[in-house]
Amino acid sequence: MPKATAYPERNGRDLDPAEAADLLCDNGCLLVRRALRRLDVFDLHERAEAFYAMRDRQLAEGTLPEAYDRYLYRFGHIHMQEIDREGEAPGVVRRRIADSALAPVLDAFLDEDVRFVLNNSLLRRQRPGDVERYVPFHQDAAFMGSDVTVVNCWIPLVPCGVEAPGLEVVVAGGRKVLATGGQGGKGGAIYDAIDLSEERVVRAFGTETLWHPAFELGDVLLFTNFTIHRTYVRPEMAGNRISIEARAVSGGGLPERFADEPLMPLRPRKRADA
Ligand SMILES: O=C(O)CCC(=O)C(=O)O
Ligand SMILES: [Fe+2]
Repeated sequence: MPKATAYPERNGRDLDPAEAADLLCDNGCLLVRRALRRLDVFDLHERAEAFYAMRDRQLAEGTLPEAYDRYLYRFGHIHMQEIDREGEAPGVVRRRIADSALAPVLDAFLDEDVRFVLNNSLLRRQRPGDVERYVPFHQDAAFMGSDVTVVNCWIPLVPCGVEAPGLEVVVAGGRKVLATGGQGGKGGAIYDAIDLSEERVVRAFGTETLWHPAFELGDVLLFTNFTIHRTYVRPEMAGNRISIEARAVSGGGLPERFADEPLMPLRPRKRADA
């Protein structure tokens, strides 16, 4: 068993972007402690709770807009930009990331021109008991593709991994995509087509590569579309978790299928004539 210190983890306050990008590359993940200010995460959480409460009311009353993707809501998702407030600069999550130590790491890892894929930048709510929403082992490459590098900025809005469901990752680099589908992972039906069985993951990588950190407010886990991960949930957990999965790519050399994807630059571009 590697010691806890062997896991790829750094503090946001003394982060070397190039070293952090290397760690992310070599391990498929990097936990940045105190990457965001606690007050800012607290604010994101308040916004999220208010928005979920509004959608829950609509769901109960049967007025959840059809266009608004009941499908997404079934997974516990809302879109990242839905917690923006009128009159403020667009993309509150984007702004918090842009102002943090994460931004230079994303620049270094993705080679500049970092953009969020809006249709895949979501909030997710996990509540113990919502068993069908627990996500089994999978790689995001199964739906994001493997012809592109995607960084998931996974931001829990409450402490999690101990009393509320957290996230478990396989600490391993590389760009290998495992064949998927109906392998009987312990998750619910929603990921059935892309799940990887626990037995297969353990056989291939060993239990010592499995990591489910305890997340504090402000901690952010970066991982790629090749990283194997799942919801970490234990029977004794009683708390809810809302988290953000903000997926970033490099705008340079994107495959053709991204032509119509709404992308939000990490930093607004300065107009040449401004
Ligand atoms: O939050 C979870 O439980 C699963 C998250 C996940 O699969 C992702 O962010 O890609
Ligand atoms: Fe995922």
